[in-house]
Amino acid sequence: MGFFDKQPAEMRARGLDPSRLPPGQYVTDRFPVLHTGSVPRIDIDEWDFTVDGLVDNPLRFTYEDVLGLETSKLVADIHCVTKWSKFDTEWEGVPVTHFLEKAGVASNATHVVVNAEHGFTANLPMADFSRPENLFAYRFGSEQLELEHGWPLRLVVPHLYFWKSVKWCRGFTLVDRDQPGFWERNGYHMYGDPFKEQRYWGD
Ligand SMILES: Nc1nc2c(c(=O)[nH]1)N[C@H]1C(S)=C(S)[C@@H](COP(=O)(O)O)O[C@H]1N2
Ligand SMILES: [Mo]
Repeated sequence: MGFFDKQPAEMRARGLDPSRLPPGQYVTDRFPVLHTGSVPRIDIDEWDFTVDGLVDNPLRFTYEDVLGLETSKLVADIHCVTKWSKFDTEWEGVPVTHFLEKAGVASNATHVVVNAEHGFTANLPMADFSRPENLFAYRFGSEQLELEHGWPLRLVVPHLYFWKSVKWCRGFTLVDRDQPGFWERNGYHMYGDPFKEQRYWGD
């Protein structure tokens, strides 16, 4: 029996429901750090977060503004395309829907491009981006989110592979067609459902 075949038995032994683990994944208690390029330097006084594209009201927030917005919490399993899954991660931040309500979504907006430091981007359909549980998070567990995990603001969209959960976000742009982001141009799937194992182009 191979490593991945043993995962359900190990989960049952730990009292975890094996159906929570997508195919080809294993459970880790660690929190690996993964990204392209270097961890950005953040000057929080210069930092801003902008909402634009197909919205009624383009918006700009400072970090202080963000801390004053509505918050919510999310407990979720996360699944990285490199095959680790981590269960019951705890996030706190601003619901994606809160930004969308403030900005007003134009009727022709079908997708979003999430924008981050160093020009990193990721694409998502609006239906996935606007799910009520999704957050732009700035806290993890009971602590401020660590810089290497995406502080000041990190998207958390737990039902898709974790590369869609963009670290070091600087805003998002609503658009009327799907256009690949950074990893999607480099071989990753346009959608990325872990339970369908949509890891790479053609999956
Ligand atoms: N800005 C940015 N966000 C990113 C990435 C990146 O390269 N740059 N990589 C993604 C990938 S591939 C993964 S698996 C997760 C890893 O998040 P973690 O380092 O907090 O575990 O971040 C995602 N968000
Ligand atoms: Mo990843």
